[in-house]
Amino acid sequence: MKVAVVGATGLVGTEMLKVLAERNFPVTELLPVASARSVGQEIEFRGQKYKVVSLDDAIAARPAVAIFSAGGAISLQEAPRFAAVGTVVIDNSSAWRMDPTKKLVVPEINAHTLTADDKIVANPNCSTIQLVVALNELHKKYKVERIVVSTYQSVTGTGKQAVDQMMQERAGQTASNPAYPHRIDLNVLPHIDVFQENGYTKEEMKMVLETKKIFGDDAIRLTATTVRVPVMGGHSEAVNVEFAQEFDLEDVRELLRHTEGVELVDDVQKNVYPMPQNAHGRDAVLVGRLRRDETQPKTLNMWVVADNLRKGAATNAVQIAEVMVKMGLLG
Ligand code: 2RA
Repeated sequence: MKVAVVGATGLVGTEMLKVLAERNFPVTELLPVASARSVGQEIEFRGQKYKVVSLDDAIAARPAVAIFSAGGAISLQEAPRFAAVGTVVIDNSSAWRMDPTKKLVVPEINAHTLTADDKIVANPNCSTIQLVVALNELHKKYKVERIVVSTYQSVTGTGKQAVDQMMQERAGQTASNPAYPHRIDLNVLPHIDVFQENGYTKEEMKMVLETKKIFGDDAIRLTATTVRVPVMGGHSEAVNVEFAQEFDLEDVRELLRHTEGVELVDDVQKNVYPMPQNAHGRDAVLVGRLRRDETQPKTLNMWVVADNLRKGAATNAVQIAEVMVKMGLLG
């Protein structure tokens, strides 16, 4: 199958290539796409060298699927051009997520909604994916009513420039090309993406809106504080979730042990709990620190950690492509 990866030289694009190779996706020809200045640059995929091509050349090649991680503006402009030649686009930007005509897919939750009409499929935001994967079976059994979530998001979520800034600061240097006006290292920044009129950031509103859409439940109330932390390896989230039904904590543990994509990591007597260093390079959503919220009934506290570049972006996108192949919608 001819596969284009748009944004192939970025942090997420590079991870997409890694995941495609690791999961042995049926790539017969790879079309790595990046900005004009990268055209001709060589990248390696499954031991073979490929030259980066332009968007126009990739569209002309009519790939079966194009997996995008190139920012919203490029997705808005270029995804329809790929779709027009019959390519299925799986887009990691926020461009199409809230479009009512586009599906927002986490395969473990709503892959069954995909049809042959879906030519542009949206990959949710990383901080949303790990949250809904962790809550999926609990929502089915106890019905989520309200979520209060604080995130501790890896600097890799911003991109290479921010990682470089953090490492330069850590080396005692002044960042040569800072991604943030404030120091990243030895600091936390309650500011991810741009501030909206209501005082929340776009990142926080993504969690609110995307969670409702993925669960198909507009009644879910969510409030978020998303924070950038000088950490590699993954995003962490402190989740307080109120259900419609009362629950038994042991039943919750059992449900999580049987939730697709989740790994229960919870034995505080042995200092066992999810941490980014244990999520890094893996696709599991790690869940721990389970405890009842003792201030009100039907409410659970949990700690959720996942590699934001993998299940939070690249792996989820490749899993969408895999499920579309299985459903006969791709290939
Ligand atoms: C972030 N979730 O972490 C956003 C986009 N990757 O910055």
